[in-house]
Amino acid sequence: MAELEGLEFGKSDFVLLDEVNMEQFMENLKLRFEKARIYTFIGEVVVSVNPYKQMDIYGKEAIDAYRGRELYENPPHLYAVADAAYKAMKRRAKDTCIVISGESGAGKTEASKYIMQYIAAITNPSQRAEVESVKNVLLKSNCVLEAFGNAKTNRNDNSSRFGKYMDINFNFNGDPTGGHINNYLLEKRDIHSPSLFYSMIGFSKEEIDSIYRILGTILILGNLQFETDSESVQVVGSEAVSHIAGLTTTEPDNVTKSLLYRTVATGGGEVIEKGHTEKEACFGRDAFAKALYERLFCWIVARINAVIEVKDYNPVLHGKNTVIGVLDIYGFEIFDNNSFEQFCINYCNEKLQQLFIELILRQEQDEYQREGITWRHIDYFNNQIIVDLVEQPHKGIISVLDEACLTVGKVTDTICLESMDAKLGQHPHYTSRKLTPSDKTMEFHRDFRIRHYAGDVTYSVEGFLDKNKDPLFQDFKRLMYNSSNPVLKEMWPDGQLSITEVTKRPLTAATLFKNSIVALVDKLGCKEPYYVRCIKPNEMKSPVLFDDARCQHQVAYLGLLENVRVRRAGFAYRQPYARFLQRYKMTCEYTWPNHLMETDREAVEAIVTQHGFQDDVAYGHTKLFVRTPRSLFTLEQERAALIPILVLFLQKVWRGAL
Ligand code: AOV
Ligand code: MG
Repeated sequence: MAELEGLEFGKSDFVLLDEVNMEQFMENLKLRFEKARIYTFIGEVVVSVNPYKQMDIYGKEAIDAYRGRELYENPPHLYAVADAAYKAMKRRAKDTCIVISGESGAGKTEASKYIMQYIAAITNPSQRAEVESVKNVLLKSNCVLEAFGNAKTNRNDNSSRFGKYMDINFNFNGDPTGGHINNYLLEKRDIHSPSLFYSMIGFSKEEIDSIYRILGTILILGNLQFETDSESVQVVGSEAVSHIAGLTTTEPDNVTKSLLYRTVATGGGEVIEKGHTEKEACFGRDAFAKALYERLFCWIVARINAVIEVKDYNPVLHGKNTVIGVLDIYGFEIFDNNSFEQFCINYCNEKLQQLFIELILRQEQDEYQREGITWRHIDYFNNQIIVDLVEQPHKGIISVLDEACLTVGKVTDTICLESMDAKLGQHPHYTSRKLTPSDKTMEFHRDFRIRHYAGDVTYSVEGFLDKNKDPLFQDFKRLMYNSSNPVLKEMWPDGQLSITEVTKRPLTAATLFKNSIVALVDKLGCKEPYYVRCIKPNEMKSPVLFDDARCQHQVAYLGLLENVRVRRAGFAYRQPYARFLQRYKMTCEYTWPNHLMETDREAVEAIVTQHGFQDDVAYGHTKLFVRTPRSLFTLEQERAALIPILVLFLQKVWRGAL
């Protein structure tokens, strides 16, 4: 660990701090940042500080240095985690995942790209063409999705407006055979100019043409205006409508109609057309543009998935199919104005923190208890209470929002806030302007605040209800479904429903989002997790500035100190006795080729004692726990040295020479 680098660069693993406190943690983090050591371990977790400059640490040479090595053999690096996740998958046929978290601009997306690049570089050494093409698509898909899904925000010039979870599938050889991408919540902001990339993913000419047509439609909608003359609402100018009709291969009259009217079913089952007010027309237009963009994005993801999907996988022929998941999802956000999107993003981060606690902290403690190993309890803040505040059925914020959205009649954002106040006023992590009028940090009466694990965030409830509803009138869906362009039609299957068939209570945006995040957390929960915790050193995108207060805040909310404490109190490595024995029995005369002791545990004790690290281990009921990775390193080395000798030996036995 630390010896691999001189101490002038600080400690390469926070576990090695003399004392675990914020002061020492920050001192080490800052020193390393100043010495251009942007990565530091906490055991297997990599803490990364965004360098805001190109670092010469990602080339082929570096990849070779990390390939197949143990985590503790090299200085901390993303490659070390990527390799650990890959090795665990390959050696033990385990599904693993790499969760990259941190706030906006902390370097998550960059990290995910380096990880993908590493995995691509170390797999398929024999350069088989079909594997190369899978790798190519996996890497290229990132560019396409970024072109569509990223935007400049004031905190990050290339901010991911969607969360991305990518499963990479591997065959028993450890070569990628395909993958699958899930995306989460997309905000429509500026459209970047996507180009070139399509052919790599295998889009047809017709499809590319349709993509451009849709983007064109969105741009025209962005400039389309309405005017009200003598009580009726009109589209300003006729070119816009004929343009849209041309691009979407629909009838101009139908375009006008869906922009100005909506079909509603009356209580008596009668279907009537109702003219929009100018405000409603604007609302409909924007919802339409946004929906076009979202569906295009989802369609592109689906197309990429179709290309990279694992086909014809036969477990009998190809062995167990294993997965490495890589999650790059928007970090915690605190803007000057926080709205529904920030609410969703921050909720998602609460859930991921919960998973982190679950997997790293609690699981660890539970296992020691289960195995009967002496263990000092570590206190940590459990954010479940905030997760509940947001998602609990019947009384959480999402449920209050949904109720308001589904209530017939006029419910405004303000009324919704009142009902949140009434239901959640007592909650220790919730307050609002109205509940605490003396608090001047909440400026407007529409403000409410959640005390997130990462800090306080004030949200304006304005627009929450509109954003939570499915805002798109069925008329637009039908218009698109009736397009003679098959690609467009394919994106709008729900357009074939008539107004009376449309479900009365569609799932709201918040509930859909919640469901997708719950599914994500379930997916991650059954994999062996590896973590990259990203820290943003300053708000200026400066490569030299280390803003102590900002960094300390992030270290605190990422729970890194607790992480170090658990790690130090704990054991870096554990394995069931039988498995340990199987791997290392060759390194000990008493256990090779088979031991004669009563239990596997005794045999393991023999190995440990022979190698002299009995003070570094604890014996659980079913597993051996090793405190520092060093001990294992010795065993691994010895094993590696013995294998060729053993192979020779076995060959001789086989040929009858012995
Ligand atoms: P994010 O993904 O964490 O934010 P990015 O990965 O996009 O943040 O990083 C933001 C910017 O920081 C990048 O565009 C780079 O300029 C710089 N950067 C990050 N990591 C590195 C690195 N390892 N080396 C050099 N420059 C780097 V967001 O998606 O906004 O939550 O939503
Ligand atoms: Mg990003």
